[in-house]
Amino acid sequence: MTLRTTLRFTAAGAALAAAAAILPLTAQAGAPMLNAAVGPDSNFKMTLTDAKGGKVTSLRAGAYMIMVSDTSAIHNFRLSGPGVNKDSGVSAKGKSTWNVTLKKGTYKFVCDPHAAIMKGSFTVS
Ligand SMILES: [Cu+2]
Repeated sequence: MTLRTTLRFTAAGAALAAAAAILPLTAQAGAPMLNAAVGPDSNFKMTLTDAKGGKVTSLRAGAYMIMVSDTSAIHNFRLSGPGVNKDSGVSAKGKSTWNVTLKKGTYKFVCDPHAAIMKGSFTVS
């Protein structure tokens, strides 16, 4: 490989790397936002709502940005389904953002210690 082809190859690689770094950000910017909440404190409440505040029951497959608000040290918010298994942590409290790609199927959310009563699900088509 000559110096010229090496440089060209490196430049192409750098361009690809730059594109790869930018693409996920672009995808996230257009991703619909959802709100996941659990708590507060000993309140046995768990919700997953869309940007308008409506309960999530069905979604289109694709990328979503989930704003998670865990305001309890005895509950967690776990979302699981095809390709996704996210957990806010039982003892942990705080806000986090999950960038997820939802695929066709059924997703469930649950508070692990109280799975019998704190749960929900939605379908993705
Ligand atoms: Cu709980």
